[in-house]
Amino acid sequence: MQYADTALIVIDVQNDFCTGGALAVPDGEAVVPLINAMLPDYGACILTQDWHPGGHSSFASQHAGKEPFGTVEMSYGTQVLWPDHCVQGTQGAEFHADLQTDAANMIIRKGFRRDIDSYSAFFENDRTTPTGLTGYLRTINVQKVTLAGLATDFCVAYSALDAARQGFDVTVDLRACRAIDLEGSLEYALSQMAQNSVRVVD
Ligand code: VGL
Ligand code: ZN
Repeated sequence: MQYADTALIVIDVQNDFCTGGALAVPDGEAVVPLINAMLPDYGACILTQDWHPGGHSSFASQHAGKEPFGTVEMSYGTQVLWPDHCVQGTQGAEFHADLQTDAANMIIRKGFRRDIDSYSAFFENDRTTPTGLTGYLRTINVQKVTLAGLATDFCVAYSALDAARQGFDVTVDLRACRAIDLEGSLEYALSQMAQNSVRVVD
C-alpha cells in the first residue's frame, strides 16, 4: 500500500490549549472543525500531544520567584516558563473531544522528559534530540507536510522550521492555527518561517 506523499501534522489540539484550559490559546478550539475537514485530503495524519510529567522544568511553578510567561536559562538556552499544563494522564492533556483522532495513524508525544521542553514535533528544545518523526515520515515516503494546530508561534512554528530543516516541503495552514502571541512572538515566528522556505497559507 502506498501512502500519499503529503502528511498532515496536527499540533497539540488539547484541552489545556483551548478555552478554559491551563494555557488557553485565544480561540484555540476554532481550529477543530477546520482540521477535521482537512483530514480526508491527506494520506497520512500525525497528531502531536504535549505530554509533561508533573513538575516539568518548563513550569513556572518549579522555579522559585518566577511567574508564568517569564523566562529562565536552561542548559539548552532560554526557556519560556508556562503555567502547569498538559500533565500526563490529566483531562487537560487529552485531545479536544471534537477532534477526529480516529483518522490519525500516529500520535507523537513530546515534552515527557522533565529537564527539557519540546515544542517541535521533530526535535526537543535543544534542537538536537530527535522524537523520531523524521524517520517515520521518510519510511512511509512522505515528502510534503502541512501543519495546523496550536500554538502558531510556538509548537507549530518550531515544528515547521524543523521540518524545513529536515528537507520536507512545508506548508502551514494559518486558518487552522491559533497563536499565544507573547511579546511579538507571532510576528517573529512568521518572519522566521518566511525566511526558511515555509509556505504559509491564510
Ligand atoms: C506549547 C507552550 C508550552 C504549544 C506547548 O503547543 O505551542 N506552548 N507547551
Ligand atoms: Zn508544553
